[in-house]
Amino acid sequence: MRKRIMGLFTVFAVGILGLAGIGVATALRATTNNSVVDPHDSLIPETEQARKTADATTRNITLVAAPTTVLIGGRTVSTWAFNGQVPGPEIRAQVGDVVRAEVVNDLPEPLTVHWHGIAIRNDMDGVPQLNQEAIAPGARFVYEFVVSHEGSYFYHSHVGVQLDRGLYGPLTITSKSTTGPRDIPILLDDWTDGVGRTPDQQLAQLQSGSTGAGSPNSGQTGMSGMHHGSMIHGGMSGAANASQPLGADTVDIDYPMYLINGRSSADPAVIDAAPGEQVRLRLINAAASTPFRIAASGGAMTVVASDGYELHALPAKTLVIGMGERYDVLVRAPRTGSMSLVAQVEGKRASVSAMLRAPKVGSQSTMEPPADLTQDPVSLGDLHANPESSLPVRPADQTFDVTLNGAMMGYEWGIAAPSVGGVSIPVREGQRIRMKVTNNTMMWHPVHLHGHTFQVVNLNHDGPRKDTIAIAPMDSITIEFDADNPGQWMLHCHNIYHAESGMMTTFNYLK
Ligand SMILES: [Cu+2]
Repeated sequence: MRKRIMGLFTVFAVGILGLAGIGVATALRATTNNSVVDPHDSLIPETEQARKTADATTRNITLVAAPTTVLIGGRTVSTWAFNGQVPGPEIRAQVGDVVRAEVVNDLPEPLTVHWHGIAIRNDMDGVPQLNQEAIAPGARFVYEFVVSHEGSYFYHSHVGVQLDRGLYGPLTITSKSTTGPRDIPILLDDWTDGVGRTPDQQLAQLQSGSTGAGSPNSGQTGMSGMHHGSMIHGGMSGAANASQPLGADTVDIDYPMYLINGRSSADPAVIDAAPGEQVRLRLINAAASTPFRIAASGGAMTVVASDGYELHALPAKTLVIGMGERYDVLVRAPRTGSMSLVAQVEGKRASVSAMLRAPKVGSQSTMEPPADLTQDPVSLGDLHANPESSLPVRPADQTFDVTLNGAMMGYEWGIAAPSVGGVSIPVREGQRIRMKVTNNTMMWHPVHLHGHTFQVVNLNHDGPRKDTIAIAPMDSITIEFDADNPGQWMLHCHNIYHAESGMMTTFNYLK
């Protein structure tokens, strides 16, 4: 009872600040305020027309979402996936191309597909109720949009906790003049569906506040949803530092399995490479709830891009990647033998590996020394956008303060965002927007902005361009972006269980 009262109080308190803290439907209902640019506004196709080039090629793909079975580590696992595979098929296109994806929904639930990180036309962004009606079971929908920036992206379901099934896949946009090394998408995932609880059971378990009895497949699987309170009882012991950039409280859920490209360490993903070949790994964290620390055996990675935008090349021993984030890294395959790419659950022991393997030369087969995950990871302040990736310097036209909140008890999360005349974070086309996002909780959150790529500006004038940013407990980040893509857009935590428990809001273009 006490918990219930506390929960209601929290919802009420953050509600005053402009947050629909409970009920995802409330948070996502498209604004009917007629001063807002809705997905049917003529500005949407006009903006899209300006992205089109005369020689655009259309890339056609059909994605059939359906219940299926996949083989993971020798086990047959029931799940939902696109085209019967996990990850779904890679979509590859060049800058300026039109992607035309026909999505067939053979699931027992409604579905939408979100094209994560793409500056997409608003009516194709795939957020149910906000951008489109969800695709009903048995129905189909054609997503068609221009891709105007190269980089590493992915697509995934944006309904409920469906992302935590197999409903995701890589989306790679290359420049027409690409001459760099071969590139390989590396999708990281946390896995429970068909092995432990379903994602819906997991959400219910977290929201019930129970610590859970654990998965039949993992002695340590349990939930820790009770202790993510506000600062009131927090203390600073869980604070972030150089060796634990996300703080001490990194995950809500210990999963029975972790995957790279749909494979567990028991039967790892293998990437064949020529001896000594340099490859570009497109690291994509498609997990619902798990950050990973990445290391490669036998040498440094070179980080060259964040969320699709080029960086000053930076050698790195380890790198932490939150849910929804992407980093491109260069690694060199060994002359003989193999090297391992290890993704360890940040702050935990569990990990998953993939193998980069050169064909054997003669009878020699050397194994690189194991990857060292104890080194401090690259910090946000180490990353600098290339000049051509940076936003031009100009003063902000509007500044917004956004706060991430958690209830003291129970599993309730929220975003408090300024609202003017009933419109959450109102912006106008052409404006430079500055946003300070403060994390008022004792857990880190990966915050994702739809339809735009911001620049992190509070550490360096040339911080990385990103669309998803990890914000440590009790920390704040300042970002800037240009309002150049009219519509109604989401701003939310990419921990899908936090989002579904209220940590989502919208920002909206005024006419
Ligand atoms: Cu979160």
